[in-house]
Parts: sequence; structure tokens; C-alpha cells
Amino acid sequence: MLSKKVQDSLNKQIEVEAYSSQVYLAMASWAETKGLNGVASFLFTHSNEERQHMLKLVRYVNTRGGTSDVPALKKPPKTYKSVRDVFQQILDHERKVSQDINNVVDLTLKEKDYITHNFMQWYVAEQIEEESLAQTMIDKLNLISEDAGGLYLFDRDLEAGHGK
Ligand code: OFO
Repeated sequence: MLSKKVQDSLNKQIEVEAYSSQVYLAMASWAETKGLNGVASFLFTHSNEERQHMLKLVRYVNTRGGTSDVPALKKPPKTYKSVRDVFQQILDHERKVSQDINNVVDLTLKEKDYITHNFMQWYVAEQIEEESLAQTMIDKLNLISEDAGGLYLFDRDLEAGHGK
């Protein structure tokens, strides 16, 4: 059985993951309208992954005798300055999400809820991957700088699935 505090913090995390899915979706849609099909497809896939992160939490809360809260969806930004701007915003966003997850983990220890603590380890590991992936993309984009040919190849690589 979840304590009220743990349930509330998991419900807050459900909202965070739902918003992440929206953010990636908005970015994917922007990229698609710019002809960046590789970037778009990478981001559409990631948006689906974030939805899975949210669902996993919804199911967990319900399974543990709690009641999950399906949140209203906040509107994400619609336009971005560049592909580099997109990935910088992703990195900033994921760093913030990592902090949110740390807060949930911290609370599970305070509440001596070791089952939820164990469940949350999957999210901890996922955040390491997500931050590092965003950083790798930024590193590649820094190498390319303003080079249009480089951006074309970056996009094509993502389309071929080499970005992961
Ligand atoms: Fe759910 O990992 Fe990103 O936000």
C-alpha cells in the first residue's frame, strides 16, 4: 500500500512524464515541418517512449492500491530556433526530470517504501541514458556548427536509426 505522500509524488511524476511526451511531440512536429525527417522520427519515437514512462507509473500506482491521476496536458512551445536549440532544451528538460526523479526516490527512503524505491531505479537508470543521449547530440551538432551539409548528414543518420 502506498502512503499518501508517495502516491502524491508518483502522481506528480505522471504529470512530468506526460508533459515530456508532449514536449517531444511538439519538437517532432516542428522538425517535420522543417524537412528534418530523421530528427522528427527520432523525436516522435521518443515522445512515445515518454508516454510509456507515464503509463508505467499509472499502472504501478494502481497496482499498489493507490489511485493514479491522469493529468491535464500543458501546451509545449511550438517553435524552436534550430536543431541545436531543440537538443539543448531536451538536455535542460531531462536534467530537470532527473531532479524530479531524485525527489521521488528521496521521499521513498524517508517513507521507508523500499518497494517503490526499487521500482524507481528503472527511472534513475533511464535518466542517465537520456541525459547522455541529449549531450551526445549536442556534441555532434557542435562539430557541425553552421554547416548545412553536416546537418543534412546528421538528419540522415537519425533517419537510419544511428542516433541511438
Ligand atoms: Fe521519462 O525520461 Fe525523459 O523525460
